[in-house]
Amino acid sequence: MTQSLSSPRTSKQPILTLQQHILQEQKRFPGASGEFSWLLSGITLATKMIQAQVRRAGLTDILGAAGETNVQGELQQKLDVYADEVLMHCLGVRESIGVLASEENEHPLILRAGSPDAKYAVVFDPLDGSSNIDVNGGVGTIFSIMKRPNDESASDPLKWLLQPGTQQVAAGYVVYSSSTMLVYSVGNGAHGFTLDPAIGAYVLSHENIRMPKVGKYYSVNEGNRDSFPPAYSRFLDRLRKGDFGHPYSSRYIGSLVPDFHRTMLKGGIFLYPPTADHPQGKLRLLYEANPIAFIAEQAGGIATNGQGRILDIHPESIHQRTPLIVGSETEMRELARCVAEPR
Ligand code: P6P
Repeated sequence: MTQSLSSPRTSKQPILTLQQHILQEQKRFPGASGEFSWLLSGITLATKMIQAQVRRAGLTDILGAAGETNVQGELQQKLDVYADEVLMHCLGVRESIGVLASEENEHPLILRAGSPDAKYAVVFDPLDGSSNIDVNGGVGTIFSIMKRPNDESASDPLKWLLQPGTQQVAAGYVVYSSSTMLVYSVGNGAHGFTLDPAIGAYVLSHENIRMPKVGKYYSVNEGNRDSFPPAYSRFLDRLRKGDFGHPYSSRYIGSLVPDFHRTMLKGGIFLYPPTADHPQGKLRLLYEANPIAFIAEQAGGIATNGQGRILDIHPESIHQRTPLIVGSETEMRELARCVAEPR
């Protein structure tokens, strides 16, 4: 079924919806009784409801802040709140989910951790980059799915969430931009589905995405440059000078999902290094870095915190932050070389 390249599909190929694809992938889970595809359908339904609001944001009074601040101390946009509520609702009715956690809520929602039917924990960022909404910029939903621990730690619902990224059974993101596209993986490659508004279905458009081994874009907030650790400044200087074989262009939206989605399709590198304001990094491990890293690796990319693989990090808290550097083999190798150089 998988094509050799991640070239967009042509009109000659039959339409394959996300639901059909999930059912096909479901067969990889021995003994799965359709509960996994039922779980994922909760995410796809929620993201269709979210995109319906995002694409009308300028037309309703939903613009602007909801007046509250979330656990991150960030002013909640009304769409943040809506997206969080929609995901909580659509996923809350999936019996296979025991624990839900969101960027918008300080504490996880323990649904049915004691039930034998509850096998998964889902953690999500309902609407990442929402400060871009008012300026019609790209925003995204990011999700990560982990299985209930199979040891005594399962008695503590928090431990369902505090597992390293290697324990993810699925992860994905939805980018709400010029089109709405969902990219997901269950460990069998990363696949992209574009929402066809005419039929209200996500249709396979980018099968088995392969991140190019080298790119021509780098993506970083240059405004933080003076506070990056020296190795990152050395890397960016070399990149700009063409030391890695060709000139690069800078692309930065300030919204993780579209910034990463470009890197997935075009290659290159996205960096959120430690900064003066965020010495541990700004992005969150559980519902930003881990799912992005899972998808990146499934597409042949690399994701680290500057020192080691993102997916190997053992989380200590659900809102834990981390530096995130993710991209093509070439640029990631050159960054690692700069980091390894004596100070
Ligand atoms: P900065 C959005 O607030 C976000 O969490 C990510 O989507 C994005 O990559 C990052 O923060 C942007 O942060 O400091 O560059 O504005």
